[in-house]
Amino acid sequence: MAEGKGRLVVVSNRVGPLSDEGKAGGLAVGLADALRRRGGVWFGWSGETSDQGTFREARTEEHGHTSLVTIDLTEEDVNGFYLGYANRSLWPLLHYRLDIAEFDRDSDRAYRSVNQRFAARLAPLLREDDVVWVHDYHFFYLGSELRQCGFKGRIGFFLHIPFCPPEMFTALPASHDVVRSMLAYDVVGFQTEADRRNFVAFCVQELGGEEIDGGLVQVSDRRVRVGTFPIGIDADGFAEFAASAEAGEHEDMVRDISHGRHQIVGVDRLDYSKGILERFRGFERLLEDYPENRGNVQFLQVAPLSRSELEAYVDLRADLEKLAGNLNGRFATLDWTPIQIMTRGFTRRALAGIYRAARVCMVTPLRDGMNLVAKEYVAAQDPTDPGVLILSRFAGAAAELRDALIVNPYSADDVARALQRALNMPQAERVQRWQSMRRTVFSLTAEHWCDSFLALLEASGTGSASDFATARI
Ligand code: GDG
Repeated sequence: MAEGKGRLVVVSNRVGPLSDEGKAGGLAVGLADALRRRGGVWFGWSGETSDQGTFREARTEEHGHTSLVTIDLTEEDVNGFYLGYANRSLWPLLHYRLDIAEFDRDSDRAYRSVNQRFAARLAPLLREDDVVWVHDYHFFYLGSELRQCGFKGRIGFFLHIPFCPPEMFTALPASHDVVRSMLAYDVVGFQTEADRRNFVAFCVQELGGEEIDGGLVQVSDRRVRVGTFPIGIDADGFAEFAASAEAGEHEDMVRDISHGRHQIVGVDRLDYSKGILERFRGFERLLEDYPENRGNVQFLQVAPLSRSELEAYVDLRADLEKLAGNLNGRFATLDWTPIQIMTRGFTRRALAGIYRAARVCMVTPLRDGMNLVAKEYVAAQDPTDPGVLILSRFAGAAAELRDALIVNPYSADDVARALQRALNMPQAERVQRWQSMRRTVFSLTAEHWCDSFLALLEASGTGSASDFATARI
C-alpha cells in the first residue's frame, strides 16, 4: 500500500475484474490499476439474486492488497432499483430522453433502500482514513447514507453518463432529493464541462446555491468541489491488443469478407442512446446520394445485447434488424450485402483487430457521457494508414477529439456527407488527423483520469463533509 495514504474504496454497481484479460471495459481497467497501486476494497453487487439480498453474507475475494467485496440483491431489488429506477428513470432522463423516462414511487423507494443498504453494509468495513470513490447513477444517495452511518472520511462521486439541463432534470419527482444528497460528497466529478455546468445550474436555480470561484458550489452551509474529469483508456494496453495474433486474425477476416471494399464499423452496446438507427439512416443516405459507393463499401455494426429485460431495448433490436433488412433488400446485389449487424460480443483483442481493418469508425450517439469506443479506435490504428473517426457532437469525447469528423447524428445528410468525406480522405490528411487524436488518447488515459480525480479528492480535506449529517440543507 502507498505510504501516508488511506486505502482506496471503490463502489460501483458491478465489480472487477482486477486485470484486463481482454474482457473488461475501459472503466474497470483504470480502477483496477489504481487499486493495485495503493491497495483497497472494491465493493458492489455480486450480479446474483437471493432471497436475503443485501442481508446475505458478503463475498470477499482477496487479490494481494485488494479485496473484492460483493453483496446480493433480491429479485425485487433488481426490478425496482436496477431495471426500474436506474435504467427506466435515470438512464433515459440523463440522456435527455424525457419522452421515454418512466417514474414510479415503488422503484424510487427501492432505489433509496438499496442505496441505504449498500451504505449500511459498507460502513463497518471502512477505516477513518479510507478514501471512498462512488461511481455512477446507481448510487446518487450512497454518500449521504454513509454520512448517516457516521463515516467522516473523504467521499467522491463520479458520473459516467451525462447530466441533463435542470429544466429537464426537474421532471424527476425526486430531483431535489437526489441533488441535495449529492452534496454529501466532497468532490462530484463529471465527464465534460457541459455536464458540470448543468449540475451547477441545478444547484443555483433549484436549490438557491451559488458557484464560488469556478470549482466550488455552495448550497446553504455545504461546500462541494465540482470538477470535470474526462475518462480515458489504457491506450498502451489497447495498442498492444491491436498488435496481438488474435487481433491480426480478426483484421484479416474482416478484410477477407470485404473483398477490397472500404469497411465501415460501429461498435456499441445495443442501446438507444448510441444512435444506431440514425446511423443506419445516414449510411442509407450515403448509398442514395453518392451512388458510386454502391457495391464498394460495407458496414459492420457490432452491437452486443444489453439490458434485454427492458422493453425499450427489445424494441430497438427489432427496429434495427428491420431497418438493416430493408436497406439490404433495397440495395444488395448477388455479391454484395451492404450492412451486417451482429449482436454477439467479441474479446477486446478481436475488437482491436476489427477496428484496425475499418477505414471508418462511426461513433454517433445521440448523447453519451464520453464514449470509449472512439478512443479505442484511435489507439488501434496503423500509424502509416489510419482510418477516419466520425464522431457525434453529442458524445463527451467530441470535446477532446476535435480532429474527428464531427457530425450531428440526427441529420442523415450530415452523416452521409461525413461518410463520403471519410471514404475519400487522402492518406496525408488521415495521418495528420489521427496523430493529433493519438496525442490526446495516449496522454489523457484512464490512469490520468483516476489520478486527477483522486488528487482532488485527497486535497479536498474532510472538514465540511464531516458535518453533513447535521448540515441545514
Ligand atoms: C458508460 C458511458 C462512458 C463494446 N462491444 C464489445 C465490448 N465493448 C466495450 C467497448 C468499450 C465499452 O464496451 C463501451 O464503453 P462506452 O464508453 O462506449 O459506453 P458505455 O458502456 O455506455 O459506458 C460512456 C463510459 O461509461 C466510461 O465512463 O464513456 O459514455 O455511457 O470499452 O470496447 N467489449 C467486448 N466485446 C464487445 O463486443 N469485450
